[in-house]
Amino acid sequence: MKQISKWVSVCFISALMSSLSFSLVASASPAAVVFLYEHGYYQGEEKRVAANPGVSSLGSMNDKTSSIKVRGHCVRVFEHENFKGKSLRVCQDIDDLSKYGFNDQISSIYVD
Ligand SMILES: [Ca+2]
Repeated sequence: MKQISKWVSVCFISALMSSLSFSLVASASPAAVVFLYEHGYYQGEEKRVAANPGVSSLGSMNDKTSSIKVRGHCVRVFEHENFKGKSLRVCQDIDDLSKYGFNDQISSIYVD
């Protein structure tokens, strides 16, 4: 009887492991859509960026973002291009990046 319950729990665990590895594969390429704004409170120039999974440079919006919206996944924003320098994890909209010491600094973005 003890042997059977052990066998059942082994089956259960391996079923759990295979569903876990499936979900890891399914979420291997998370993507986020990010809206960058020139001014606080989502004002001024807007740039829409797809982080799939990363954006190594921001072109015209480099060092200009003052507020940010994120959709689909959390992202990490970086001070420098190619995901370098200090960073900040963003999981919700931020109306004023100066609250986090990040006004006019974002240069690259990666899903996180
Ligand atoms: Ca920068």
